[in-house]
Amino acid sequence: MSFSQRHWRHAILVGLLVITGFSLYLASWRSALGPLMPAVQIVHEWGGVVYGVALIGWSMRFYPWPREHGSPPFTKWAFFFLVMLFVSGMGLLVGPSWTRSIATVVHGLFAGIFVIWVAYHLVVHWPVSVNKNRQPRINFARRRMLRWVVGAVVTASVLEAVPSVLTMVSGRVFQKGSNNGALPGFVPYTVVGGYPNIALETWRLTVDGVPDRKDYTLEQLMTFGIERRHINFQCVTGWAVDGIEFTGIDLENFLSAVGWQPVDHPWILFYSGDGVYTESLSADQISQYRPLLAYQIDSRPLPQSQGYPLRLLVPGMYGYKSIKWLVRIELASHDVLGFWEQRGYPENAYFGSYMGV
Ligand SMILES: Nc1nc2c(c(=O)[nH]1)N[C@H]1C(S)=C(S)[C@@H](COP(=O)(O)O)O[C@H]1N2
Ligand SMILES: [Mo]
Repeated sequence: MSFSQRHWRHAILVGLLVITGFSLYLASWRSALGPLMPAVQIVHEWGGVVYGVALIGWSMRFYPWPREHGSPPFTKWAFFFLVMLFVSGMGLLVGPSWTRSIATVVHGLFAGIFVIWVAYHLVVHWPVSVNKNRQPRINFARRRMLRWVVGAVVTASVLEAVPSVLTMVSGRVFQKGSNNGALPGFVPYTVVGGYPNIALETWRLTVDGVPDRKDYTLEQLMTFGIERRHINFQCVTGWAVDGIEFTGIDLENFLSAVGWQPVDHPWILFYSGDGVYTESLSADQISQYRPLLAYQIDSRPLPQSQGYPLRLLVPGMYGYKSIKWLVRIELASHDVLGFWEQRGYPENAYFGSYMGV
C-alpha cells in the first residue's frame, strides 16, 4: 500500500473521530446534532476502539508513515497522542468512576493538543499536490481557501473547548468566567443553544397531578427538609466528576408530604424551564435512588449553566436524568419518555446501563 493510501486511511478515520469527539464534548455541536447524538457516540466509541487496536496491534501496517519517508518528529508525536487518546478513551469506556474522572481530563487534554496539531498539519501539508514527475508543488489558491475554512472551524471549536479543558486540568482556578460558570470537570450541556436565565423571585416549582395543583417557591420547598449528598457525577458521553456535593430536598419526602400516592401515580414526569428537556422516573426508581431537588452544588447556588435555581439530581444514574432548570413536576399514571430516552438512551439510567450500544 502506498504512503498516500495509508495516509488517507488515517486522515478519514482521524477526521471521523475528531468530528464525533467535538460533537460529544461541545454543548453547541450537541444541541445542533440533537437526535443524531446516540449514533455519533457509537461511531466515536467503536471507531476509537477499532482504530486504537489497529494502531497498536498492527502498528507496522497502520503506522502513519513508511520507513523510507523517515519519521518526522511531528508524526511521531501524533502517534504518541493517538495512543494516549486510545488508552484514556478505554479508561472512559470501561473504568470505574475514579478512572473515568482522571481519563476525562487526560482525554480532553490530549484531544485538545492533537486537534491543534491536526489543524496545523492540514493547513501546511494538504495544499501540496504532486505533479507527473513526482515533484511536490504547492497549490496556492487551494491553500489560501483551506486556511480560511479550516482555520475558522478549528479556531471556533478550540476557543469553545479550551476554557473547559483548562478548568478540568487546573482544578478551581478558572472557576469564574469560563466553562460557562460550571464547576471544573462539568460539561454544562443544553439542548436549546443557551442557558435559560431564570430569576428566583418569579420562579416557582409547579406540582401537577395532585387534586390541588400548587406552586412552590424555593423557600417553601426548603421547609420540607434539606439534605446533602456526595455523589459521583457521570455523563454517558464519558466525562465524570467524583465526590461532588449537592444540597437539596429529598424528592420522595417532598412528594409524600404533598399527598403523592404511588399506586395511583407510579410515574413522575419532570419539565425544564428551557421548554424542551423532559425526564421521568418511576416510583421504584425514586425510592431506590433517592433523587434530590438540588439548589446548591459545592455549598453554593447552582451556576446558571448548571440549572439555576433548581435541578433534579439522581445519584447513581447518568447525568441526563438530572434535568436542569426544573419548573414543573407531574404525577402521572403512565410513563412519558424523556428527551434522551426518546433518542434511544435507557430509561433506567443506572451507571453501566449505557455502553454505547
Ligand atoms: N434542561 C436540561 N437538563 C439537562 C441537560 C440538558 O441539555 N438540558 N443535559 C443533561 C445531561 S446529558 C447531563 S450529562 C447533565 C450535565 O450536567 P451539568 O450541566 O451540570 O454538567 O445535565 C443533564 N440535564
Ligand atoms: Mo449527559
